[in-house]
Amino acid sequence: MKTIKILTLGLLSLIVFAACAGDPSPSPVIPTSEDPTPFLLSPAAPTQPAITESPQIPSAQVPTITLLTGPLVEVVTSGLDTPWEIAFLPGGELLVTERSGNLVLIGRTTTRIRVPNVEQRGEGGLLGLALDPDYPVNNRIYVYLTSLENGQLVNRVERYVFKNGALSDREVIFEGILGANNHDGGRIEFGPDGYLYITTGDAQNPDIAQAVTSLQGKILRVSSEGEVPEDNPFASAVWSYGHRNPQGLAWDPEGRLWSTEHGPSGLGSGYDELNLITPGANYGWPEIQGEEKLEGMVSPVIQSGGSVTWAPGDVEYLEGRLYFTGLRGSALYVVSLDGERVTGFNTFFSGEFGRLRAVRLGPDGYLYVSTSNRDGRANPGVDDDLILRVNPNLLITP
Ligand SMILES: [Ca+2]
Repeated sequence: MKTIKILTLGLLSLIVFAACAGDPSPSPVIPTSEDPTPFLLSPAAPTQPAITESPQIPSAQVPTITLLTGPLVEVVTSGLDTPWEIAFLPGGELLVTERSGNLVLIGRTTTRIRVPNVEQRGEGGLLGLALDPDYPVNNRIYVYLTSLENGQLVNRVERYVFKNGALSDREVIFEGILGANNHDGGRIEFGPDGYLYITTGDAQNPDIAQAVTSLQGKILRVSSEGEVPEDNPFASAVWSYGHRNPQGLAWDPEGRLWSTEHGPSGLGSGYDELNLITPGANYGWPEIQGEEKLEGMVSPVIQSGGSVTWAPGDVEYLEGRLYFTGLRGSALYVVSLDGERVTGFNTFFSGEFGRLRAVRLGPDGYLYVSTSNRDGRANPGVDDDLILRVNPNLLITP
């Protein structure tokens, strides 16, 4: 039941779909209050990131409109090719990465800008995108991309000035991350401390995730120049380790960092994870999975269990809830929080739009979600891929 109607909302032309929400799919494994909670901050743990200079909080985390009158879901744009990340420019336009190597500027018109030296292969390509906290002043953007160096797949973070619809002033900010057909990480996000956080995959070499000297299977934290902050736990860019392929980053108002991560779904089991990230902690891959516990390792806050696959994309925080996407899960998952305790879990849009990857809170208070049906793992529809605008107030959770 699709009603198609064209309307104009600000700069965006929107096609409206009527959609149904809610799905009684299996619940994740949520630890009970009796369980040990190794993710709790312990006094012996390394200290929280210091706030240096004036903290920059991305404006997208501070919605100015809380009364949202729009429908549950609208199509903002269609015809994209594997959109991986969404950012909002100060004027309200969307800037989107397509994995094949395009930046797409979506406003009154849609413009594609080629990012050079991108190698799209397997899960790699043009992946993460972040605006500098001072973007309105310096017009700097950061991208995480897969490339070829001497015939080898590598991943790196580059910075450009993005002005008048064009890229200039290319700088490599951070390099030396191994690439692979799968498990390329790729999310980049500025934290409330002003540092850039980078997720990296194990590049299909599971044991490397346990080596703190390696950049693989990690969440990294660097300055906007790519330098290592003094309070990082290992005197390197490594912030946390023992990750398989973390795909999402989000901070709550208390500064806690949440991250979604792919479990070994290729083995016919899910064990996808939502983790609460503390500096220096070991998240267990490949030693433990699911709800397994081991001394010195941190188990997920919630995980999908062995028979369900979320294959999560990005995660976003809004008003006491985490919203994360599912690729193979083809859904939007909503986690209700009480502090760092999970109090609820709900599944929306199950199978309705196919694979979902990016989720970003817009300056208008709506969630913007991308489909990923042209990534080689689905049968795309003629309109794919889409960016959807979701009204979080209409995602009714019990
Ligand atoms: Ca883990």
